[in-house]
Amino acid sequence: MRQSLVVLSLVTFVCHAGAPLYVSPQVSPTAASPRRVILDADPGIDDAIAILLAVRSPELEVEAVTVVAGNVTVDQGFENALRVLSLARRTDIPVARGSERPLRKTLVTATYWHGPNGLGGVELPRSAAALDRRHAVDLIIQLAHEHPHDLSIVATGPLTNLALAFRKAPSIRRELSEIIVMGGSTIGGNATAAAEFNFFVDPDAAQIVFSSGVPLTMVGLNATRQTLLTRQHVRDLAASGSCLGRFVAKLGEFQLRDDMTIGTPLHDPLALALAIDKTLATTTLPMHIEIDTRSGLTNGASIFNSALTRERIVREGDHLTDGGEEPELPNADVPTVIGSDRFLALLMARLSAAGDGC
Ligand SMILES: [Ca+2]
Repeated sequence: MRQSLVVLSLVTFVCHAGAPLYVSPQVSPTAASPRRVILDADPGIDDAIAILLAVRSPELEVEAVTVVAGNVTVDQGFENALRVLSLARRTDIPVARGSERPLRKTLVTATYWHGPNGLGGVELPRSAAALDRRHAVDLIIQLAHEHPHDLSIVATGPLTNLALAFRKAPSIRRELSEIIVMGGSTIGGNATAAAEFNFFVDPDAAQIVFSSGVPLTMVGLNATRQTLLTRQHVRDLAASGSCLGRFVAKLGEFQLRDDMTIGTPLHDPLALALAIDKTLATTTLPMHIEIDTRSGLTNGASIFNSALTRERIVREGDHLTDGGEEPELPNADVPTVIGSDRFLALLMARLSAAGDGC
């Protein structure tokens, strides 16, 4: 937390009369064509902000939003995704309802943190979009087949939908370009002392995804806690000429309702931003990650090996001993240091730009 606050002081504020308050940093590299993505989410306040950042970012082509149970029930999350996209005037983006519950565990939601409706009690108008009756798992499979090696997934909820898609159509593991996962941690958890929320809700799904062979980026609490939306950001969004910005300000006000809270971590928006520009993470390390699926104190914990070696244990008479090291292959890139100033400048510029027409 201390590190987060130091980094925050570096946020680029530009305040000239008549000039925008926040200036979007140049993103790197500039792709010739937008990156094709699915957002698999459990909206949820920070999911909603991630969705809005995605649709305000020309670097991304959002093919679909697929919804999973997590922060709220899947029905509530589905409704929230529809309404948020409708607010952004992007009812052209398909929204598919997905898994109602984790693979094995009873669903745990997070309505204290996200409000009873998942959006901090903010009531958006209903979407006029036609209902898309495809299941999220089937839509993920369909889009992966349609765009082999040209489709990434930003997963900001429990990984149930993806695990089920891999079970149903294993070949898509070779077709997906990358999955950027908001989940896990190398610094302890937030749902429990050991486990981050998304992995805690469905550790079995997380383990399936992390053993899938798909290129993965794990955006864990160690990264997201370096990014805080502060009261000053909320005031600036509330005063912006963007109705999306004013909506995000209301979400921020809800999460900052406790006077003791200095800032709210931007978990899901950071994962989304790394799909726009990987260099927003200034240090990323390859690691081998496994998720503890056993019941007990460490259920849902992400067990990480950054050394990428392990000791070979061999028998020596009546006991075991170390028989030298053997390599452990990495299965994920793990951002460890975030350029929080650039990330927050990007987020604020895109959410506070006037003229969004809503
Ligand atoms: Ca989420």
